[in-house]
Amino acid sequence: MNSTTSEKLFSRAQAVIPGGVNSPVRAFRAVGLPPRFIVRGRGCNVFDADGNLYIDYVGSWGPMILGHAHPEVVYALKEQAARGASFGAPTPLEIELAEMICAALPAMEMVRMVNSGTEATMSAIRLARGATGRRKIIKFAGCYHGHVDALLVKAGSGATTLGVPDSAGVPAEFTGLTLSATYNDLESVDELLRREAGEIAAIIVEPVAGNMGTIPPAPGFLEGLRARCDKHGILLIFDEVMTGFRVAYGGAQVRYGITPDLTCLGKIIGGGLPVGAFGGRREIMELLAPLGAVYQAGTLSGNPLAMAAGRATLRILRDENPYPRLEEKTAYLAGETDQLLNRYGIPHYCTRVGSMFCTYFTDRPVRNYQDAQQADTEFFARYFAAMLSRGIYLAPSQFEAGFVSAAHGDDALEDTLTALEQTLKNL
Ligand code: KE4
Repeated sequence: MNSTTSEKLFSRAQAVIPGGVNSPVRAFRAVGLPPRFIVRGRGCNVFDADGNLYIDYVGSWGPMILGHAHPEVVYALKEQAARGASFGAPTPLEIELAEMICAALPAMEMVRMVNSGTEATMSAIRLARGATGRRKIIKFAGCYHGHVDALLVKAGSGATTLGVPDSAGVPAEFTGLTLSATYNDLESVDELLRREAGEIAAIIVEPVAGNMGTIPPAPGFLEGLRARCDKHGILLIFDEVMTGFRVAYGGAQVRYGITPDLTCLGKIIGGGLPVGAFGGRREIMELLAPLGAVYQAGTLSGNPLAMAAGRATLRILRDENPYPRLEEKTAYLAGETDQLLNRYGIPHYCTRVGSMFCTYFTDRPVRNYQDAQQADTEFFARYFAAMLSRGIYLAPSQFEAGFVSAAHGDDALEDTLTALEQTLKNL
């Protein structure tokens, strides 16, 4: 597979963009390859600058649940673009998308649009602190909530000491109020609550962990967080930037029947355009400016193009309900993958929730960050390269989720499994 043009573009990009990319994971550093520069997408396929066609399981890291260039989404964008891209004024579109989101998520009485998942979680944390008058936050090792200073905490640090920064440029004071617990481990939460329950404003969690592969919540985990938050007057924040409208129409809170106090959204609700949102109970949300004392703002928040693409996307998800078929297709893909890896004697652990999935190359179950870290990332890199060379575009990291879209047809799944078998025969 020729990647000459991508490699030339990568060299050019690195002259003017740090690492040649606008988001680190795209640089393929975890798999030791030059990234492919993608020029077009259609349905479940993307095409790179050398004209190579791939079956895409990244889907822009989640937003493209309908596949690329869905005709109705493209039409909605063209229509809105012809009327103007941005006004910095309220528009009817924002109301419509807000109403659709609130109708889909029982916990959400009000919602504020922002421009990224990072903005959504940053704002939700500020709002939780403003609402409770408390300062500390609990997060979970391996959960990623965007590049918010306060949430870039070294895994495992908060349980023993106060949060230690996991990035240069973040002063210890900025993470010192963030405590880190272990995903799927309520005892690790209780250990923190025993010491500082009265100081905790919020617990923020990915209800399905999608940033250390894909890790489902253990039975009782989310329920346990809800009960602890109720007991201690702590706000429960579901970061559903990835799971929102992915694992169900609404998200994990609908799939698992747990009601958070605040929810963060992104990705799918913008249909591929820059977007984020956060929302929850009215009495909390009305603490936000201009009504209340918690300030939050954004020039392009509720941007008409993002609203138009998001509305078109949610309308299709609501009215055509692709979720049962997404469940079937992803279960088939994951099941066949599991069988092939067994047949070739490759240690692995497959996980799936709805249409997000992960294949860990490890001989043990993966329930938290520490388990995920045991995976064989060197083998993953070889597996990734072999699959890419056969036209299968997987997430370029062992610690990312894969996504099946409504546009992945049976042929695409069969082609993927054929490529997998050829890969396993030759690895
Ligand atoms: P953004 O700021 O990247 O829009 O959203 C941050 C974010 C927040 N919460 C969750 C649960 C997320 O998964 C994300 C972003 N996800 C990553 C993929 N693992 C985005 C890919 C990237 O960083 O380039």
